[in-house]
Amino acid sequence: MPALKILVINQLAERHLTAIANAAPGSHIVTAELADAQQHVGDADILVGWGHMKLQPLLQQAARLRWIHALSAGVENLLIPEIVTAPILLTNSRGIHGIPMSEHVLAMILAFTRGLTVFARQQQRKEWKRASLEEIHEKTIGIVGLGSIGREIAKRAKALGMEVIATKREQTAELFVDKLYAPDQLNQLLEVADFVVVTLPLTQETKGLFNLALFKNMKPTAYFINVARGAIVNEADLISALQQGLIRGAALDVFDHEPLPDTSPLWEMPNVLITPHIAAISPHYLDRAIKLFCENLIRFSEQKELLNIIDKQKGY
Ligand code: OXD
Repeated sequence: MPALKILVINQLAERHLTAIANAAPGSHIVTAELADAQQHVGDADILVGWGHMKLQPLLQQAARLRWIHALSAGVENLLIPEIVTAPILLTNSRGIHGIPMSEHVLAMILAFTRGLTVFARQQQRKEWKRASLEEIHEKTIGIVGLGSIGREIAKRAKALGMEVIATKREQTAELFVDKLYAPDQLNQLLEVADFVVVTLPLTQETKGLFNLALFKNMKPTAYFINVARGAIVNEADLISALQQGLIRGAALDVFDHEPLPDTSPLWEMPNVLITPHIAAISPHYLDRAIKLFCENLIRFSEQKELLNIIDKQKGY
């Protein structure tokens, strides 16, 4: 195979460049910012970027491009006609998010049950005031869309004595899940879960899935946690559910519009915990992402089937 040109739209450390060079000896690796990528894309065989990037302007000139790899799990902005209809392989980095994201979800749950959301605000006022607190032991966590992230959440939740239930398309044998529901049984999960955690991909099917009708099916004492994509939730309905007391609180890492506009009522709600789309952040993120890319690069060079191929019709 002739030498490959790999354009990476991200800065990489020396160890990452070395790993890529070892995986595809003789390849020409270029790193660039999105704004400067145009000048390098013309003869690139492989493009490595992020699922939120708007690559459309680059693609007109990318005559040789055969493969786009997303360093993220989400590929929502890459499912554009120029990619969907072209014979370009699209892969993502699913499988590397489980550790940081499950730790983040647990932090969110414990922040509510151990009153950290309340005490952090009191600390700013130097206020010494006790509050009634809860345990998560024997509480039910409902994971909506069990995949590799959900599985890590399930494992940790089980270790803390929780009852774990989940929805999943295929009914697989799961080590840490007590009960698995089909996607069309979501309401059964919502009726019993004390914590509803969304880990679904954003697709045409999941867009706006969580609406007022679903929030009405949750327990009024339950917390809603979204670490997937903001557009899976009808944000106005979530706000209304919180205002009406249909649910007890929400921990949100993702939003319909990011950054969350400062006019959003979510900012002011005492029972809402907001993090700025960072659930997957970890000092090990890029090491894991590049390791996965390198595995795929070897497969690509050997003309083997790639890992994590996105079904462009399904969107994940
Ligand atoms: C991702 C994310 O898609 O962290 O990888 O949101």
